[in-house]
Amino acid sequence: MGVVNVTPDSFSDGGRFLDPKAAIAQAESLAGEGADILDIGAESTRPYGGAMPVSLAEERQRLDPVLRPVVALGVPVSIDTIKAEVAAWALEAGAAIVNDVWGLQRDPDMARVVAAHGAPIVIMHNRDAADPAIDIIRDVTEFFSRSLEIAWSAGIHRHRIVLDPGIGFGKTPEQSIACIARLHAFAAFGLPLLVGASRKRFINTITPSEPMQRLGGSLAAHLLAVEHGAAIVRAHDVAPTVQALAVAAAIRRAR
Ligand code: HH2
Repeated sequence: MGVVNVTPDSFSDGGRFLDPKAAIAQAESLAGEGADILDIGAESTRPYGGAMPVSLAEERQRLDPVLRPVVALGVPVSIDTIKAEVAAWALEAGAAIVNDVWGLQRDPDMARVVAAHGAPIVIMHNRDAADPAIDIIRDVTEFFSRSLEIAWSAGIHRHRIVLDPGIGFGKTPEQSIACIARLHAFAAFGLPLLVGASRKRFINTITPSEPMQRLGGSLAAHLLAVEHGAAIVRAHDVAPTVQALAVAAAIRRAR
């Protein structure tokens, strides 16, 4: 899954793709590099806090010139939003997947919209604040159970659900690392798992580095995430990720 941020304030590339032409060109590059899904977001989720909340109108306005041209590239598009209205509009404009970083637990209308469109949904774990004292694997598991209740009550089919532990969201760096190390704990749900470790801050705590200097750490995290059962990884740097995953897969096959 390649990341296209149409935002002024994303933590690693804020402002680079706010111009619609730059965003479309970025989506085209990522598709050419082998992204199987393009994830478009117009509101920074700022995993570490400090995001500027975006109004519905502003989010729509940022997406409006970008979404249809990106859909036209022919790669399935996921819409990274926590607003049901944005999700509904994007699905009508051709987006294929909803990526909700609050796992159907923020906007009470999100599950209905997803069910009505028969769309696949990425349910991501989140918390308002990190708490180093909690058992994060248990917290994520309980969150997923609540989200799945909401999904099933709304009539979302289980074949259309992907679970994501939300690396960096309401977690200490150690808890983010634990979520990748113990990813198999979430396999019990029997659903595909997504991991988005790209450029995230836990990498900085291991090897101090600015977001744009975290490619090596992102690749290491994604390779191990796949080794531990991830079906999808969410990456800003698609070409190196595709190469790393292909080499790892070839070595695994030859074992
Ligand atoms: N991470 C970010 C945003 N959306 N969605 C899922 N499912 N999983 C993630 O780990 C995830 C996500 C944060 O990264 P980015 O989009 O680069 O930053 P920002 O939210 O600041 O735009």
